[in-house]
Amino acid sequence: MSLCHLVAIAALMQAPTPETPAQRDARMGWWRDARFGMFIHWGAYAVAAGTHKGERIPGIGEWIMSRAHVPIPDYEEYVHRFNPTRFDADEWARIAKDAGMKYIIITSKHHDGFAIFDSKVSRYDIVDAAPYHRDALKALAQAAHRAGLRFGVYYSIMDWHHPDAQGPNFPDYNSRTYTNPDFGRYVETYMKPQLKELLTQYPEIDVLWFDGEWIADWTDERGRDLYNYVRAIRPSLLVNNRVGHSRQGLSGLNKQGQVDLGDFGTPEQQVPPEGLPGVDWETCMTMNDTWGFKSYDDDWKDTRTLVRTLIDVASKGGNFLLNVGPTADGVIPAPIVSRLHEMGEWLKGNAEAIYGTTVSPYGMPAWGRYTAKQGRVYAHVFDWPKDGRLALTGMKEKPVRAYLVADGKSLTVEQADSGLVVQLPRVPPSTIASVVVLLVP
Ligand code: FHN
Repeated sequence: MSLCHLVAIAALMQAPTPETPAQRDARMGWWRDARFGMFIHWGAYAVAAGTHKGERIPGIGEWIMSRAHVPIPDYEEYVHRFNPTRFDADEWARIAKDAGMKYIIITSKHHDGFAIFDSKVSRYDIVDAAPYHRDALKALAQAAHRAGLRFGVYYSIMDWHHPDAQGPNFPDYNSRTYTNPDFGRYVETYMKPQLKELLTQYPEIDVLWFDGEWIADWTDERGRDLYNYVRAIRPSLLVNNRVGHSRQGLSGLNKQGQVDLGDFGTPEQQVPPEGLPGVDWETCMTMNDTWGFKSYDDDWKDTRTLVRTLIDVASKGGNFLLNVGPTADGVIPAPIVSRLHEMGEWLKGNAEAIYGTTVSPYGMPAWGRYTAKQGRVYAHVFDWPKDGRLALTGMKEKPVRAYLVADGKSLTVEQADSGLVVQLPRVPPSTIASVVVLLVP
């Protein structure tokens, strides 16, 4: 029997038990209800904070090793200086919770190869290679659970530090054509064992969020094997589609607009133009122009834009994974904290119109967005009509009752020639988005 046959049989033996649609729905349930999560990009690149050897390096901060062509020994100096003495896991969980986020996904290992958990597979981690000597990932996993949040980890398949992966390709770590004849050894003796550590020693992990899968050495076969491997260890796990090789760039889906391998698609820095029926997906997005901390990136999106993006995502049936890039000493920057707090304020008043909702039944009205759940449609009004008459675009049957979430007072709905119209008060309750509840038969 050939080696290929043996690998195929081993993969089949590891495959998780096939699921019925109902079992899959049950596994995806908490995630579909959650709608809003925190993404955290945090590692040694935060020490550089966008500047290498006195020069500001353009582009996203966590890519500084590649963008500035930093040799491995020089980059290790950043690791040796990564000492987040102000890191307070409970405070980070509190900030996420206060924002109305339901889960946290943090980079366990980004493309630079440095792990922020205590790995026995490698000494290139926060406990052995950095002066901090403590397992930050474990602290955050436990704090997230104390706060009632779900928890997951990002893991980069690409590794610029490992000799069997992209390490030897310095200075062009991110070449799409480079292959390493020993890549299989990296997968079997490094990546899989690290993932096994994560899945066996961190019981809080519910999501594995892969990335860096575009390298020439990664294939769908390897992806299928890896998907089966991690789900065999933890059957309840959710895995993003970057475990496979078919993502079409930042659209986060394959050529057919589907997830393919994995459990959900991953549009990046963009929201799909319309709802994607039957597809689970999650838009990840930065609040400024970088994922990892850059000391001089102040290009912050405002709170209104962020809340409206969350609504847009929910109205199209997706989740919103909003990124924060903490500093090297362990602090989430103030402009992030204030925006997240304001998002949380809006969400406190309008929770029912976001959590547990599904895709809009009536597409996208010109004045805002719809979300829906059993017996209810929520009209999120961005542009409050000057004459107070809101056209319920797309709605055919008169709602049993209409009222603003803000005060619960009934509103009049009439059948005009142009369609159903709800009469609103003169002043909108929110300048971000005011929500009208429509009870439907
Ligand atoms: O290269 C990464 C990038 O640094 C960041 O982690 C984002 C988040 O989705 N993903 C990659 C590019 O697709």
